[in-house]
Amino acid sequence: SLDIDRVEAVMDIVNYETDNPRGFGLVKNRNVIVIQAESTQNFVINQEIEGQMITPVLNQLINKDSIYFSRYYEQVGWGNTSDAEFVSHNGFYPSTGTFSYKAFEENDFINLPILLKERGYSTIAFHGNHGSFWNRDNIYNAQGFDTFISLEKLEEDELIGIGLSDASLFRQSIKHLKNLKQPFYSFYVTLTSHHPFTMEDHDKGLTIEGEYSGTLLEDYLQTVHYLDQQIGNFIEMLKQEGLYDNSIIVIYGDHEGLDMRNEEANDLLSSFLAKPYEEDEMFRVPMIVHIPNSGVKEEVTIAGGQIDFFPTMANLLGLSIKTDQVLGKDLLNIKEGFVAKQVHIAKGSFIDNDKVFIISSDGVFENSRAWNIYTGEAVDLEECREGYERALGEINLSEYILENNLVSVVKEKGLEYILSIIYKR
Ligand code: GP9
Repeated sequence: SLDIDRVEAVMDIVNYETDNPRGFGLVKNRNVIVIQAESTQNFVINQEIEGQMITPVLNQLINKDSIYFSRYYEQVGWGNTSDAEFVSHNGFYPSTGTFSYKAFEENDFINLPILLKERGYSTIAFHGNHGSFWNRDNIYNAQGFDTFISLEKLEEDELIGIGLSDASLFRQSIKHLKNLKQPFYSFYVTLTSHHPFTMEDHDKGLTIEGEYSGTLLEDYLQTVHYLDQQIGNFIEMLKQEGLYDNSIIVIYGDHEGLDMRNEEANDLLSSFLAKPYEEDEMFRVPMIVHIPNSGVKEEVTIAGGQIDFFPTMANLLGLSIKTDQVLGKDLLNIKEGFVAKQVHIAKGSFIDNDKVFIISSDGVFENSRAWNIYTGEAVDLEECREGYERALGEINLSEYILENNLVSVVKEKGLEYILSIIYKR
């Protein structure tokens, strides 16, 4: 069911068109290498444990030739990792019923890889698990991937946790990249930092001997540190193969690794971060666009989420998509950030530039919690009503479009047109 008043409210907000978008075409025609980093949360960035940086490689990337989105949030639904892919590439919310790659298996899409293909890009995806996991092998073609290199097409020379090690995945991918017609869009879904974060001692690069030694937090940080190291090795391989200078490397976390509802994880993180471990930290993931030799160095602190990936990347790649063709927003060209989430949390919850609003599990607005993101102080719930309506409006509109296979109609005629059809019914 679609509440028209709520959806109408959304429309005013999506129309933020500017004549001269900031960053437009900055990376036009470069190869795009996207690494969707399993379970990588933002708190690990520039964070030490016992005097050792957890993510020295990512920290170094952020410091030079990069745009770092530091208030970026995951928006996955039942499809976890696969929903992170779906939301990022398509700019719509995930299904509220089941995992999106199943719910929208028969749909037609116009998304980032597809628009790049129209530009002459070749497209490829790599994942060190079975192709059937999350229905990827059935849907990747419609998601714009010409080629999908899953575990079946790789040497199983090093398995860690639930699949091929990140080291092996990156290493084996190089020969495929070298054979691709350029420019290419290549998408990596990493795996080694997947729960339960188990690794042999020789793969553990951090020395943790204090209070977190042997805990779930240590296990988590060891796998994230491992991934960070493998990204560093991968970048070296790209340099050796002459694939670095003319590419961009985009890295973002898919979803949380440590669930605040798990008592052990919550206690450990609250102690480690010296503050209560709550939704805003749990849902926050890093997003880095590394642009070699660009001289760009920027931290974007506007609140955004995975739904904004497609329009933000499209702008940087010089693809003109109109602001009302997707629900996501170009984070380099908006003033007010807004992130709604509808699964793993009650629908209507949101995070904006300065506050977090979490609707109570009974769905009653008055029982909800809201706090200032910087001070932690309680926020008057009435100040959240507009954002709550907007969150519901966006999610309902997104679901209506996807359930009725209207993405190409939206692309051609815009979101306003969808509303006009709904009115006529
Ligand atoms: C497996 C991997 C699983 O293919 O994507 O990740 P999950 O969704 O369980 O985090």
